[in-house]
Amino acid sequence: MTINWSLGNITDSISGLDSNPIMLEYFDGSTYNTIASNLSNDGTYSWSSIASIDTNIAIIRITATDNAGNTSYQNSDSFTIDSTNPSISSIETLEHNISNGSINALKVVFSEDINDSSISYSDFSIDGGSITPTGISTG
Ligand SMILES: [Ca+2]
Repeated sequence: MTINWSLGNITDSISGLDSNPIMLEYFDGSTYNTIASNLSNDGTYSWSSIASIDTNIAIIRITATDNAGNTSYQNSDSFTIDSTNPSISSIETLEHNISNGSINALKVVFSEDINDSSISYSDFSIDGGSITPTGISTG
């Protein structure tokens, strides 16, 4: 995740900005935690190790320090960080063929909404691979 800011909006006409004036923090739903500090005011930071948290009210805070030690900050809009993988809630057999005993479909329900394009029928097998599904429908 890249954090961008408008570097031209961070100025101090009296004492001037500290040489590395930027501190970035994230709000985890209860407290602010440091992402990085003593950054140059170059307008971008690559947050490579995003916090492993689940919250709908994550916020990025940017704080600038001037040469007199004064600080000022701005908060981003809130956003969601979802670090929990979906799990399978249930698997149900469907379309039983009474005449020959076959099962023509499985219904797999996940614990939360998933990105449908992140799965395909080849991700599934039956009896350890002896039967491979041939199609998938989502909904
Ligand atoms: Ca999740």
